[in-house]
Amino acid sequence: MDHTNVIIRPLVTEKSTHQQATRNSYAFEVHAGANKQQIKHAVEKIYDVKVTDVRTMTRKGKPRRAKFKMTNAAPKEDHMMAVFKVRPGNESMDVDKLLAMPQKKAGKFVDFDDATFMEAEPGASGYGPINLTPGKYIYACFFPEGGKKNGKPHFLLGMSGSFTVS
Ligand SMILES: [Cu+2]
Repeated sequence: MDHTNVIIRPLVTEKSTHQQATRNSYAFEVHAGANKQQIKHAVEKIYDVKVTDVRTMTRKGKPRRAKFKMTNAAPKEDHMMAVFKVRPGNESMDVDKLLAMPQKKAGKFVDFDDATFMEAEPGASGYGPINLTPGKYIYACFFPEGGKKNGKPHFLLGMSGSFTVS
């Protein structure tokens, strides 16, 4: 690994600024594959300093905030789409089977608490913000066919699917 690829950028946080002032310690975001020797070498080369100690830690990535847009292109039917995450370990479960379960049971396998819902009348768009962390997500329309109370939810008519965030 070339030393110019090891260091990604200096990290400026309240903690790193404090440590810089009090302990002569500097923080950098580094390439995930770099070892301490490479980091030491790279910092010495780039900043022309002598490095006495390297400590590394893995920072957990912030969830990415995303916004879904659902456009209803149907001539007359409303849609209500939900997007929710599959709980880790249940990724191989069949989406149709999960959707057919009573909500309480399905809640063991998917996370409804963090779900987002989008509603749109024909020709309109609905928006749903969601925190995306790596994993599998299911989307499904819960609107009943014909808008009738006892109408089949659209997901039973094929309005569902899944995607994976990596
Ligand atoms: Cu629908």
